[in-house]
Amino acid sequence: MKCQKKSSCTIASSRPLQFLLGLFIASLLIWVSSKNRPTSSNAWIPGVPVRGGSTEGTTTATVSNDRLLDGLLLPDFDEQSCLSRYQSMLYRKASSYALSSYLISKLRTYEQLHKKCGPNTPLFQKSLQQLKSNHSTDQLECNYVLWSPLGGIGNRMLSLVSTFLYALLTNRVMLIQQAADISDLFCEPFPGSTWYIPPDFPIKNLEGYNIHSQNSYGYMVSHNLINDDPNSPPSALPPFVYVHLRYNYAQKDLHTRFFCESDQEVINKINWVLLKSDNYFVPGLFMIPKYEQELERMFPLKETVFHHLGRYLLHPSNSVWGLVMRFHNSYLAKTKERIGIQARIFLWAPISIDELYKQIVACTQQELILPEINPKQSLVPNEATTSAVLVASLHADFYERLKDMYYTHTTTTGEIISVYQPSHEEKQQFEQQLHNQKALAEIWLLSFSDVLVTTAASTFGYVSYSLAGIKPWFLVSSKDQKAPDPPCHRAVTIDVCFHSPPNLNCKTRSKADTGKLVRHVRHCEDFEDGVKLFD
Ligand SMILES: Nc1nc2c(ncn2[C@@H]2O[C@H](COP(=O)(O)OP(=O)(O)O)[C@@H](O)[C@H]2O)c(=O)[nH]1
Ligand SMILES: [Mg+2]
Repeated sequence: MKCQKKSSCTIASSRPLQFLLGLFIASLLIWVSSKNRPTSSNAWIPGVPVRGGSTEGTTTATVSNDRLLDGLLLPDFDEQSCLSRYQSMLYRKASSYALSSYLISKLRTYEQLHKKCGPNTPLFQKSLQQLKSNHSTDQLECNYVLWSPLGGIGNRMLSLVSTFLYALLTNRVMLIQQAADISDLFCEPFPGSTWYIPPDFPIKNLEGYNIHSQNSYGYMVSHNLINDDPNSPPSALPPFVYVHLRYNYAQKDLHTRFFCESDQEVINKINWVLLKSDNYFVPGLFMIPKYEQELERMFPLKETVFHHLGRYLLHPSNSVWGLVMRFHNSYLAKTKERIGIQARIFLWAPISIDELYKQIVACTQQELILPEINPKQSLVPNEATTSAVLVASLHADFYERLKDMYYTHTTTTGEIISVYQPSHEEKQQFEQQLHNQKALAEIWLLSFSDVLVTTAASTFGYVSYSLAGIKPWFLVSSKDQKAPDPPCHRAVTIDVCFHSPPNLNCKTRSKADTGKLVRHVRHCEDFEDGVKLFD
């Protein structure tokens, strides 16, 4: 081999050992990076290079994108009633994360339980009678957890999935309240039954339950109104209990005791649990030794909890799917690569539009997610590839500026970058059906991306990347209204953050850092106070 550069010839000839070692390390690096590259089976479009290191997966096994997601979904539903259930996978990358057969068997068992105990069954009627009594009993076949929506749509999806995992662990049937903030958003997930409580459900005023409620477990424990001895019989316990796990739950009474084993023993004997939360409280369930083994069997890879359960449970209604498909087919279907950017401004981390725009550009260019613009105008080659950027934000500014930048300039790579945004609602609205539907549609469209840039601590972003099975780039929260440097960093896992952990040592009943108590639960990369699951 002829030496092209003097320096390399010198190095190779004068230090053969080091040269060979260097060659070995370089080949190792190439081998490792080629292992991390998406294979044609897990890339969305085979053969298309993916930028920004968007390759995923810690296992070699993948979940194929067949219509049943390798057994995660059942074939039993009428396809027309919920098109997204069997079609989402056609637009999303196949999951790189293996599913455990135990999780699948748990879901099949749960579906049977739900059918047997769901609303309109004799067993449900029997349990309703118990609810009207003044104590619990161990004589019932069916116990329930009733979830009531709270917070933005991202929070609702995270707490719903957390509640479902709690139901799986405790053999409860999960029901939900039919509230304005949830209507015509999701399909029914369980065959031959419904997850909505009937209108004549005896507990009224579910909206009224809050941190002060005297029916809450925290209040009752704090005021010695409940026997918290794990050996006490069900007949000594009330027929239902309210569990308050909203972001503020650790501030008052003993609501955090929900995450202690001995309290779980007590709560498990109560026939009905009413649960309200805007949190992804799954990492809290991993703190409870009683559930450890089950969780290990269901999720050998801890970081896949939301990814798999979200893909199982959450299917946009046909109205939402219509929004998703009309937008996708109009703007995104023909492009080779899709880059999702989700930009959110929080009151607790204020930042100007200008500053956040600069942060987005700095992040996407430094991390080679988007190309730089070419200061000299040059002709666009005929065969130029086109990549699409999907912007999701309440504001139009980021989209307008990005679009303008790539419209008025060519790029250093010669690629054409098209920029799109489905809506800009300006501010969060409540109980507005179309507003909620647009938000869900945008989360879904983001989840079809090859690369994602999301806002740190945004639950909207969390759901999109975890459903996608992509480790996003987090736009780091502002400090003193300025974008930090570096502007973004890569998530370590595809699971999401529990923003308000209990910070309680159950043994000593004293304050403790939840992020330091068990092996798999540590502080989040994007939100210091929170904790998340790590493998
Ligand atoms: N359509 C749309 N709505 C948004 C967007 N960002 C925030 N919203 C609205 O504001 C709410 C924010 O709550 P959430 O989903 O919990 O996201 P988070 O506040 O970023 O954690 C959403 O549910 C939407 O109602 C966006 O990019 N697109
Ligand atoms: Mg939120």
